[in-house]
Amino acid sequence: MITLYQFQSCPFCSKVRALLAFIKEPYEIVEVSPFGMKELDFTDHKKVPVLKDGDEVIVESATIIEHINNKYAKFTVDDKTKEWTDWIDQTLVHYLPPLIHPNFKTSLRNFQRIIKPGQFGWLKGKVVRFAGAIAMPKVARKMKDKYNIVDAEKEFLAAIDHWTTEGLKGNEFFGGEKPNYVDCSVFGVLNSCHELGVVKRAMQHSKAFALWYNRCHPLMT
Ligand SMILES: N[C@@H](CCC(=O)N[C@@H](CS)C(=O)NCC(=O)O)C(=O)O
Repeated sequence: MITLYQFQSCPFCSKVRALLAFIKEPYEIVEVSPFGMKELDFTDHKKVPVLKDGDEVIVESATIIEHINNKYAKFTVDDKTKEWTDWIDQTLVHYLPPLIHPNFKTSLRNFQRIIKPGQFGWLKGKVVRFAGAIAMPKVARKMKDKYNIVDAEKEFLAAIDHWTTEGLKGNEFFGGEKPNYVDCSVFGVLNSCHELGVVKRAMQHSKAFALWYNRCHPLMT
């Protein structure tokens, strides 16, 4: 049995969920508490996602995807798929914190949407929201400095164009007529923040992106 230890809103976890949904592999979810992550006491790795597959514990989303692909999905892996999975983890994902948490006010509003009713008690929910809205804009600023992001929205939309022109190249999916795990990973990362206006902005910007995203949605959720 596969168990995914995750945060629902984490793009790296969403990437794994999209692949598992696409290949229709059953799995259980354990939502990890951001307070101490006690659900991960069985491993020293204190980041999500973590996957348990029987007795195996796999950490780091790229390794988890590789494990799922080798054991279950069996998509072809070549230099091109490797190049794009690196682009997802090393470029695309870095635009999300600056877009979602540019300042305290926007971050607070977005945390309201990220935290589901009943996910935490009333007081804990408020603490998570406020603590998150204080911490995440700092993370976003660090990310901008580290990855030389000047205008997050402009550069994100350029990344979306890169995906459609160089990745999809006029095909229905990166994988051609059918999606492969690169489609699942791009979709998963972006679907993690579909409620926060990021996907809507990308869809308004690019018709090719909107068509691809809408094609993926029923297959990967
Ligand atoms: N390189 C890791 C990144 C995972 C990651 O940064 N996860 C975040 C959530 S989006 C996390 O667990 N943060 C908790 C922490 O750093 O304390 C992967 O691909 O799995």
